[in-house]
Amino acid sequence: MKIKLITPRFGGRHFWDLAGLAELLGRRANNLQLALPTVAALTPPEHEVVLVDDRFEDLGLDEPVDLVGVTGMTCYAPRAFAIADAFRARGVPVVMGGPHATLAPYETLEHVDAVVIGEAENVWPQLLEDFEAGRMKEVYRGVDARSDLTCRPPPRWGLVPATDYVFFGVEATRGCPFDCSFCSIKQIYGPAYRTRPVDDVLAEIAAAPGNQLFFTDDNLIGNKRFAKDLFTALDGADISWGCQMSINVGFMPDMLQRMKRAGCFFIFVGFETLDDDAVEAMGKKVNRLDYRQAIANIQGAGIHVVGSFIVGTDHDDPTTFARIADFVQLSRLSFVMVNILNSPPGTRLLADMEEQGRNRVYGYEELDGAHATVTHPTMSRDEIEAGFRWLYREVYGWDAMRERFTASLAEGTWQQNSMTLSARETVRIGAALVWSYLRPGDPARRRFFWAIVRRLGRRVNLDTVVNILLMARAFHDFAHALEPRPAPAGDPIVFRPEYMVPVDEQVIGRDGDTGVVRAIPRMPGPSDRTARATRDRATGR
Ligand code: B12
Ligand code: SF4
Repeated sequence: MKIKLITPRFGGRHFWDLAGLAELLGRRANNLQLALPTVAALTPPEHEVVLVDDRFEDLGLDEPVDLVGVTGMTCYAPRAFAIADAFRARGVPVVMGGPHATLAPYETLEHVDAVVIGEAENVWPQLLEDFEAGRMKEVYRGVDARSDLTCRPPPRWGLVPATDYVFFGVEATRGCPFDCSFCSIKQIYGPAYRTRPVDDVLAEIAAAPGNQLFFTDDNLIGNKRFAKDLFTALDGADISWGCQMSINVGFMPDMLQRMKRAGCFFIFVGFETLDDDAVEAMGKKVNRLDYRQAIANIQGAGIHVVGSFIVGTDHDDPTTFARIADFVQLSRLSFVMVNILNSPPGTRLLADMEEQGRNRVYGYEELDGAHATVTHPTMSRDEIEAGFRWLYREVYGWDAMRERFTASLAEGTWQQNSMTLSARETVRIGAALVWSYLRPGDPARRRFFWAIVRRLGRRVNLDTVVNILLMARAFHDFAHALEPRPAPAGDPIVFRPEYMVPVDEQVIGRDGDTGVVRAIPRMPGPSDRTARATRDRATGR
C-alpha cells in the first residue's frame, strides 16, 4: 500500500521560520516538524511511505496513492482541511493526527475519514491493518500506557533530503509537569511526564541527518535525573542543540555545566510576563523566580536564553511593551520571542474566554501568537498588535542587538555556535554577509557589523562572527517585515463544544486507559458531516 504523509504549510510568517537563515545556508527551510517522520517510522515496512513538505513540494493530488495522512497544529488546520478535502474529492481516504485533530476531533472528522487522537505509537499500525481490511474506524485514541516510551523508533529521516533543512528535531520526553492556563499539553499527552531510554535518544541523534538539533520536548528538565543522565551521555558529542526548559534551570549550576558540555546552544524559556499577578493567573508557579539572575546564570554558563513573552493579558497596558523591551536590554537576554495571548482548543483559557464572550478568532490561522484573538479590557486589538510589532522591532533593532551581543560576547555566552559550518561555507556565507551588512543604507546596520567584527581575534573566531551576523540578520529581517493585517472579514469562529473533546475527558490515561484501540462514540450535536454528505449526494459530487 502507498501512504502519503503531508505536513501542511503555514501562510503567515513566524519567528521560527528564520527564512533568511535557511536561504543564506542554501537550505529550503529551517526545519520539518517531527510528527510525520515519526509516523513514517511507525509504519510497517511492507508499506511504501512518501513524506511531503507542503511548503515547497507538490501535493501530487492526481498521483495514485492508497491513503493520505495529514498533521497540524490548530493554526495549520485550515490548510490541512483544504488538503484533506482535495484528496477526498478524488476518492482518496485521509487520516489526520496531531494537536488540532487531538483537541477538536469531531470537527476534524468533517474533513477526514479517521482521526488519531493523541499519540500514534499504539494505534497507527492497527489503523493501517483495519484500513486494509476495510474496517477503519472514525476515531483512534492513541494512549501510551508505557511510561518509558520504549515503543518509539527513530524518525525516518531517510525519506527527506538531508540538505533541505537546517535543524532536525529530536524527542527525549513527553508531557510537562506544569499546567498553564493557555497551554494544551496535558490534553495532548496526558498528565504524566514520560522519558525515553537514553540509548534510544542517542540512537535518534545518531540517525539525524545533521548535527544541529532541536529537542522538541516541552520541558527537558521535567525529570532531573533523566536530564542529567542524558546530558552526561552526550558529553563531548559533536552536536549543537536548543531545547525548551522551565526557568528553574537557571538555579541548577551543575545541570547547566552538563548541558554546556553536551552541546547546548540555547534554552527557550517561557517567561510569559513581568507581572507577578499575571504569572499567578496563568498558573505558572514555576516562574516565581528572579528572572534576571536566572538569565545571568544561564548565559554566564555559555548558553543563550531565548526568552518568550506573552502580551495582551488582562494585566497588560500600553506600557507593557516598553517594560519588556527595557527588561530585555537590562538582562542582556540574547533572543526574544513575543506572542500575543491566544486561547486555542484544549486550554482552560478558551473555556474562560468563551464564558466571558471574549474570543474573537476570525480563522484558525490567527491562533499563531501574532494576532490578538482575545478581547482586552482596555486595549484594542490594533493597539495590542501594534505594540507586539513595535516590541519585535525594538529588541531586534541593530543598536539594541549591538549592545546585547557585544556584552554577551565579552561574557563568553558565544563560546558555542548554533551552526557548525565548513570552512567553505564560512567563507561563502561570510562574503554574502559582508555585502548585506555594508551595502549603502542603514548606518546602524554597519555599526552593528563593525562592533562584532572588531572582536575577531580576541578569543572570538571567524565561525562565531559569521554565526552572530547570520542570526542577527535573520531576526532583524523577520521583526522588520511584520506588517499590520487588514481588518478581519466575516464572523468570528464559534468554538462548538460538540466538536471538541471536553478538557477533562481528553486527559489521556487518567481513566486507566491501557493503550488499546477503541472507537469512542461521537458527541451528540448537529453533524455538518451528514449535512454535507446529503448535499454532495444531491449535487452528484
Ligand atoms: C517543537 C514544537 C514546535 C516547533 C516545530 C518545529 C520542529 N522542528 O518540530 C516550532 C518551534 C516551530 C513550533 C512553533 C509553534 N508552535 Co509548537 N510545538 C512544538 C512541540 C513542543 C513539540 C512538537 C513535536 O515535535 N512533538 C514530537 C512529535 C513526535 O510528536 P507530535 O507532533 O505530537 O506527533 C505525534 C502525535 O501527535 C501523532 N501525530 C501527529 N501528526 C499525525 C498525523 C497522522 C496522520 C497520525 C496518524 C498521527 C499524527 O503521532 C506522533 C507520534 O505519536 C509541541 C508540544 C508537544 N509536545 O506536542 C508544540 C505545539 C504543537 N505548538 C503549539 C503552538 C501553539 C505553536 C505556535 C503557534 C506557537 C506560537 N504562539 O508561536 C507556533 C506555530 C508556528 C507556525 N506558525 O508555524 C501548540 C499547538 C496547540 C494547537 N492547538 O495546535 C503545542 C501543542 C504546544 C502547546 N503547549 O500548546 N512548535
Ligand atoms: S510550562 Fe510550558 S509546556 Fe508546561 S504547561 Fe506551561 S506552557 Fe505548557
